[in-house]
Amino acid sequence: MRIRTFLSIGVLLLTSILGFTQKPIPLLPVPSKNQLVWQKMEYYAFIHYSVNTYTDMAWGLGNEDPQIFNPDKLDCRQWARIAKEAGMKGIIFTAKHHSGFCLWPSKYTEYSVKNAPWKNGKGDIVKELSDACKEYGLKFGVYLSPWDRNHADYGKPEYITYFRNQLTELLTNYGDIFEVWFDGANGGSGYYGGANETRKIDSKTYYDWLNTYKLVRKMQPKMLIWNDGGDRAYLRWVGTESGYVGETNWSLLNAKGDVPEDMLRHGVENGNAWVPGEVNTSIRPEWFYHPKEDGKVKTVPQLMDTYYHSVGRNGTLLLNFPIMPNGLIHPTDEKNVLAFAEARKEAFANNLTKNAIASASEIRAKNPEFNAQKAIDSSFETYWAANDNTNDATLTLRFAKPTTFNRFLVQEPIQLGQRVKSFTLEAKIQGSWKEIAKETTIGYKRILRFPTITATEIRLHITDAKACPLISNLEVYLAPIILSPPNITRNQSGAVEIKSSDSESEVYYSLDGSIPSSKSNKYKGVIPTNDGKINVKAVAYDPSNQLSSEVSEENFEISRNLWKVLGTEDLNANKALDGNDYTSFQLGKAQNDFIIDLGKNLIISGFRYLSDQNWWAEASIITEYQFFVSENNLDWKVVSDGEFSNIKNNPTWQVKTFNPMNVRYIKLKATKTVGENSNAGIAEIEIITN
Ligand code: FUL
Repeated sequence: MRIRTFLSIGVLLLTSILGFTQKPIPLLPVPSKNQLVWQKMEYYAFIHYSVNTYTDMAWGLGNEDPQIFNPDKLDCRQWARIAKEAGMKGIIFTAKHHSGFCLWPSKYTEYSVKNAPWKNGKGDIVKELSDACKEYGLKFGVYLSPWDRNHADYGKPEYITYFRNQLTELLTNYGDIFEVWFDGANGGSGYYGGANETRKIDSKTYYDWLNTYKLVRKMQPKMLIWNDGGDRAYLRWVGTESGYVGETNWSLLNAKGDVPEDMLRHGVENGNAWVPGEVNTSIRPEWFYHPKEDGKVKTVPQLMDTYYHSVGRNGTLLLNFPIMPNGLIHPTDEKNVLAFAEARKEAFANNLTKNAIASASEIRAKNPEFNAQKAIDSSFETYWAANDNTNDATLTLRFAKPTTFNRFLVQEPIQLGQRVKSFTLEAKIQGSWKEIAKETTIGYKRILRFPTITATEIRLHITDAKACPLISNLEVYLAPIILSPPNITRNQSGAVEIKSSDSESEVYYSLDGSIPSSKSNKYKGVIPTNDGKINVKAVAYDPSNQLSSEVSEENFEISRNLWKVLGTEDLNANKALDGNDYTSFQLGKAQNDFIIDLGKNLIISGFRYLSDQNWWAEASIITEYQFFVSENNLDWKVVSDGEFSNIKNNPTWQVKTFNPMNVRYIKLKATKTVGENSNAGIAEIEIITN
């Protein structure tokens, strides 16, 4: 016994002399202290507000009159309170968007709140918001658009001085700033002090970013710079505004060279600079407030997906709130973001690894400082480490009793670099090991979702790594099923598809008008129906607690399975019949009508039109139309014409009725669209039968 003890002490001494017990050597590049602090924020708010809030536009033109800026309820404390209650750690504010209008009284321009009626020109929103952030314990960041559609000098060297002066105001007068956003957009045209012309710049050279960076580093040494337009900054765009980063997500890029979209999405495995991804997305389709999007605020399941696809994939989440013309965040946005916070809290309430016993295929020099238990000691700073030269290792957790779960959270101590290239997760279910997931990178945080399992052990198998694997944290959770009303669609062949937002929920439906419950038909896949009209109702159901969602309901007209689009060879034409609101057929410029052979004679008394539901497709919305019918595809008769009133602001189903007619062919002609020179778009078209 004694000899063995001496021997082990000897081995320990020897290994420590040889350097084995030392901490793993950082794998370069590693994050800076500021980047590490930022990464741990995980989730923070974006706020979009400017003069174009009052013109219902995505981008201001730069000629908007400051007189339109007159909110009657503006309250930055409301914004900060919501962000805080939503679990966010900071707010980044559009101090100046592309319109050039400054929401603080900059002394370098007249185009600011100082010439607005709001507070008689004495207001300063940057100040009010930075104060509110301090009050609520939030960090504060600013968005200063490099593109300025108002400034006369935009495009000339003088503008760079103006830009830096404004930056200096923002970075010196409002306390600590954690992040600055330099958006790369430049659509060209603008007011530019009255010139009303197009000015494009060379984004690689015009802004002279490196000197701007030097300047800001002096003013705000802890601040991080986000820049998608110029020289490599400290944070990267992930190449999309839809709210996700790649499943493989390296926090690395190359310090020089182009960054194609694929690199933005996934980072670069052997990149030589630490440039982590920030997922920026809006709680509504667009960044600024548009009343027509009041019904399109992201729901809890959508926000949960966004969370798993950002924070759960080694990114941070920057979630935007558009401010309404009255100066407040809309109640639906508040309701949904707080429900999202609640859902996250519920999902991650009880870490089931707490009483587990951890073991590993190897522990760095058998040193307890790096033992397997460090991965579940609830500290991010301590970690399990394998020996140098290892790139394949396992970490096993044995639960005190069979444990039921559906989420797995894993973290690398990224202060020592991002290492893991690939891993699997296995679970011991009823005595045998089963692979649950096969994944690539981990990074600061990776969260996996999978169908609920009950296991006695789990094994994280790191199958490849750039240097010896290190794991700082492992957590396991049983997230409750999210019950929201399922989505019901009917495709062209007449089949009905029902989708619930949580794949683990059960779905029950009815076709006879009754309220569905767990005693109704269980949805097992697409439901073929006859061609007639149908009413479908559905609920999502959680068998573990017998709770149901609210009922969703759709009334479908007769199926479109015999329909043929005439007069075009373009296969996309069928998108107007596919039951998907987000795909559309764009009529060509020359051909502004859409002809359908109904396949047989029918008595019809109206039609329904749905425009493309994607916000960017607004120009293609048909505002004025003529609707024709024919028995022979030769002689056409107009049975309805006029406008789709308010369709731009509220692009929902448009219903038009007329006296019943027995017809075989129908034709929708677009006589006017939202965009003057745009193609007309049809997401869906249906007829109404008696
Ligand atoms: C984009 C801008 O053009 C949008 O208006 C918005 O500010 C978004 C965050 O970045 O590129």
